[in-house]
Amino acid sequence: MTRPALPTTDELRARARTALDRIGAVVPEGGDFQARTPLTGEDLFGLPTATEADTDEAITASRAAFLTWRTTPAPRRGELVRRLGELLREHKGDLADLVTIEAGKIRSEALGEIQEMIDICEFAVGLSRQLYGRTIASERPGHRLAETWHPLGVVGVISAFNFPAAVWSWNTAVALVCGDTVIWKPSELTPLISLACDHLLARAADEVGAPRDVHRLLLGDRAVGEKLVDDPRVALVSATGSTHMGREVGPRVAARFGRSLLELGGNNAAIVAPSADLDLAVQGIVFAAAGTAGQRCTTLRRLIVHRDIADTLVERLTAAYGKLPIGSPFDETTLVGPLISAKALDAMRVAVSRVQAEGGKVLAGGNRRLSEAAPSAAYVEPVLIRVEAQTDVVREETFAPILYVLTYDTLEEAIALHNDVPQGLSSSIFTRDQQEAEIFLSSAGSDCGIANVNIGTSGAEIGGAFGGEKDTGGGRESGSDAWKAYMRSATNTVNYSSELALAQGVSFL
Ligand code: UN1
Repeated sequence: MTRPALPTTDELRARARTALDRIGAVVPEGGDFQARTPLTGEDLFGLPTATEADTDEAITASRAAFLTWRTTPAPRRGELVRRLGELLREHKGDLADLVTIEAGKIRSEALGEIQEMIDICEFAVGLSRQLYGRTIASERPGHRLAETWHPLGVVGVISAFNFPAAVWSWNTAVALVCGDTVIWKPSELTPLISLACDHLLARAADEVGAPRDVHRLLLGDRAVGEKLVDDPRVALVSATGSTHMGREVGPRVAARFGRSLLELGGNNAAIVAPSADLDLAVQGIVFAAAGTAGQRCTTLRRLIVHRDIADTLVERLTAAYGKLPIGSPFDETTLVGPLISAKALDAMRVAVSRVQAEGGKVLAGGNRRLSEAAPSAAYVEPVLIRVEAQTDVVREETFAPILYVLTYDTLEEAIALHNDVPQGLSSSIFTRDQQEAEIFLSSAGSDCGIANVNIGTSGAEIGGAFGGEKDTGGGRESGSDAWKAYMRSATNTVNYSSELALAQGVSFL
């Protein structure tokens, strides 16, 4: 089937300009930092970057704003986030355009990313009236024992290209209602959507009368991130990206007794049991493995299939992979857009060759597409590979659409294989056997932060906490009580009697 042509870089530049203009964001042009698009792999605009002095000034301003913001009542702080949510709704289409242009997401997923931002704003507004502390029964007469939650300080947000706006909003919406101020260092690959988000938040701040410096954006490279990591005025560093990055950030922040919240790599698996509804499983697997061109931290990377159904399932997946429409993410029929860069394609090829050298069999996909139309872009068919064992390469996260298929005989063996990777983000089981599902969700089952039944590993909704264990970094963001990471608690003992009673029965004087 012939697919519609890719847009040209000029067309994409114009479309990005229109979106930014409608949003009202001013793009400070003329630096040597290039905004680029993976749709053609070419540059869009040059932008200036933050210097060390800019970063220092941003931290000073953010700290000053914090001193006001922390005493603003939380429900009033919620008004800022409510307004941000309204502006995101109003500009949803243009924001999604920027996500597509810079991150290569298909329209439906780009719109989904903006929806996820609106959802977290609504969640955070509700939270602004629910920052609950507990009252604890005191052992002493005439005493009240309570826990209170206070704003923490300046939060440094370091985000990745693949959710260039939603992950920022998870952190920012929650941090703001918690009374913190935010400095954002986005991925170097997605500066335009960051400028748009920063502009909308600044506008919301003006409209509700919040200090402008509750949020600062710093476009720049590693040096900006390093300053946020090392500066003791930054109370919390929330970093999303590779495990490699987290291994540097975590210890450096800890060395100054700062807090970090890490959301790192995943190597997510699904177990497909003999009783699984295969129609449902095929749909769930293909979205989780090939959606977002395999570039979600929750992407399905390993399939652990019961031997009795492996051939049938593999046949159905091979057929589905063969039909995946790959091309311009602006084309409504496309399901797989480009990889973020040629480097990502190289990493994918290296992983596939390593697995093949170990005896892995490619069942579908793996060919580069559109290399003539867009030589600098990286369009590729998602690849399905049958492997005999979980070797080192299978245990690594390759940020590309590769799905390794393994087989199992007993559930115990499947769970052991499932957990035998360094990462622990997301997981799922497809089964109609309730006992199997419950075992998978139990303490002896999946060791991940997210464990699902009859749904793939990706596409978590706002409300639940998001994050994972082991090399994934241990952080929890967005939903549930993840807000506590953005606040500090204080335990208060109040004596309203006239006696000085000491705890543990101690007597003195
Ligand atoms: C990420 O890939 O960094 O659960 C976040 C999901 C999305 C978020 C992914 N809601 O796939």
